[in-house]
Amino acid sequence: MKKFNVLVVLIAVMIMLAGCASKPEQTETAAVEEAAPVETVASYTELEMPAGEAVLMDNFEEGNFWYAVADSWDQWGSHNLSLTAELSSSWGTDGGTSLECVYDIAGPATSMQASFCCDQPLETDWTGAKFVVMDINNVEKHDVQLNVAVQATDGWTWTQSADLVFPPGEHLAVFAIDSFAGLEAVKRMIINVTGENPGGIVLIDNYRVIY
Ligand SMILES: [Ca+2]
Repeated sequence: MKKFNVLVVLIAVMIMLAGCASKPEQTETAAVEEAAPVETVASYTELEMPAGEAVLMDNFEEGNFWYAVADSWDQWGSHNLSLTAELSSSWGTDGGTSLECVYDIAGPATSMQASFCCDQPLETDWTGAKFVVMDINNVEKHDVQLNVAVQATDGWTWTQSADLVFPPGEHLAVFAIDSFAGLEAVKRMIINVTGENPGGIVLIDNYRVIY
């Protein structure tokens, strides 16, 4: 009987050890699956800098004049998905600092809009402006969809550009704004992350208006 008991205990210990040993293997398998690369745009043609006079509006080297809407517009409509707008020294194209825009996950039932605003544009008379251009760094593994908007005149009239989609990496963003209303009295500059996405970060630098 004693030998039998020892055998039972030995078998029980072996089963426990086998159970313990198998767990890390499962974890490793899961980690590999999660790390699988996200598919991105197969080919992307970089946008060209438009001709015209460029006026620098912000290179994010002289302080932060931007903010994330977050929940501050909830009383007027669906929840905005911007989280924070802070200066970052991790990347820059005009000086070493850029604007780090952090946006929340955007599912199909959300506003699918994360807005980052500046209420103190360096120039407020944009009469004749044709484009907003900026350098962007999409640090995520997924595409980011952006547009720009301005609110103008005492009526705070909102006009926004077409959406552009950028794959991961550094790009020149060029938004046509020649049909915008009230460019003689710009009150607020806005960068919007739009469409469904899993949330993330996009860095912005060298925000210019082209006339
Ligand atoms: Ca900069």
